[in-house]
Amino acid sequence: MWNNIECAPKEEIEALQLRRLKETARRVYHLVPFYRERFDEAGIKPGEIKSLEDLKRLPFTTKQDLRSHYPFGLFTVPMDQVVRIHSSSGTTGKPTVVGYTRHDMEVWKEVMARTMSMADVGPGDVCNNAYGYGLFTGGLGFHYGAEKVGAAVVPASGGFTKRQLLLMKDFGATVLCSTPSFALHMAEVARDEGYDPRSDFNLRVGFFGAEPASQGLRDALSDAWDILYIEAYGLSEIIGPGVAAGCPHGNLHVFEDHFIPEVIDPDTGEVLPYGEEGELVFTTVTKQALPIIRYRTRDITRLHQEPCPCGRTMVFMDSVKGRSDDMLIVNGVNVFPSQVEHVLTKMEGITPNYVIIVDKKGVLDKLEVWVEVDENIFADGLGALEELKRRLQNEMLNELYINVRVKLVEPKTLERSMGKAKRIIDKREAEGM
Ligand code: DLL
Repeated sequence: MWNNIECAPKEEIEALQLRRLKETARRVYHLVPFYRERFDEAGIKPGEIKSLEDLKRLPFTTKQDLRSHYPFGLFTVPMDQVVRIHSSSGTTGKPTVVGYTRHDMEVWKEVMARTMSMADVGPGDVCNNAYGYGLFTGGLGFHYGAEKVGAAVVPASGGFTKRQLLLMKDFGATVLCSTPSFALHMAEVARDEGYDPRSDFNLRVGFFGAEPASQGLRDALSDAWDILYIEAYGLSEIIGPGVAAGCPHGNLHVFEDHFIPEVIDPDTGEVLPYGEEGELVFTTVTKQALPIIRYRTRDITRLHQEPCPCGRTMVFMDSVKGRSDDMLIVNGVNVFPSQVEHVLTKMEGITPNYVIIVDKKGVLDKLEVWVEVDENIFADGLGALEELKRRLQNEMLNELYINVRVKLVEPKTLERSMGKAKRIIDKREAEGM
């Protein structure tokens, strides 16, 4: 464990959170007109925060609020104290901009060191960092984390897969940091290049995140590389990666001395009890440049506070099921891409490379899943392909309660991602515009 605070008694963590929450509320109220207006509308003054229960009286912040104050309107420090700026491009509108002071960078390194310590990464480890370097927080976040714990970091970034594999092998990399989809692609290319990903590399652990991955995909990845799968979760608006990390028991602990999590009902905004599914909301309590109050992540998950065998007392969350804005509503039924993926990864004869296409046929929505088959299945003839397709369609109906048309496509024909995978093509949106 990197820091003893991770297993501190609940009361100690809560006392720390309350003190820091009060400071953060005061800070944003006095320094940012937007927050002052929102607090006033909600009828609460920072001085009225007496317990953590009062958090729910504070107003929410959304991505739209960040965009409306583009680029630096919600910063609480003058620009001469900002030492780093990152930005994420959304699908629509202006990019989201986030800033860090020197102190914020220290917090980020600290939570990334905790992340790497989930698998005891440290001096002697060689860390192949395949997260994209640049405005995306993945590359630099893991870079600083690996350095902080004393590992040697190889700033490979995304892409250049063959060269990356060569370096990974020759440098004896023990740690891989990557999106799950890119790691899967790397395993595939490794096999094409004549390597056995399970035995020709020195890898022992992978830190995977930045996009949802079903349990099936997680198992497939740890099996493909023969490594321990550690999940990393985070978002740029809060700090980047390092908001939560999976322990060896698979529980995704939130570093709640820095980021207070809540789960709310996305429709009513009401806070839900532990164990109930809803939208994840974070309040940062140590950030200086861009503290953020009750940020609505759009990520759907549940929080848990049961004791964890790893000894950490910090609450943990389920792996994110999907983003509420990724949720497809197909003829009234809610479907997350991760549910489709779950079905696919349970089946023999196919690979987890897929894309979901939603379209309209008359008044009805129609869902199609294109999935790449395994090379070996061709040997079994056409009958085998037909049978596979039928079984897949049945499984989808059983698990998702909707009719899905499955199209089996040849191996390696769907586009590969070097970063976050794009799994959905919604043709209904294009028509509506
Ligand atoms: O993706 C930060 C990150 C980098 C996390 C590397 C982990 C590893 P953004 O680009 O701002 O930041 O995207 C944040 O990605 O709201 C989730 O929807 C999604 N996401 C991040 N981690 C996970 C995860 C980085 N473990 C958005 N599982 C978040 C599912 C994830 N979704």
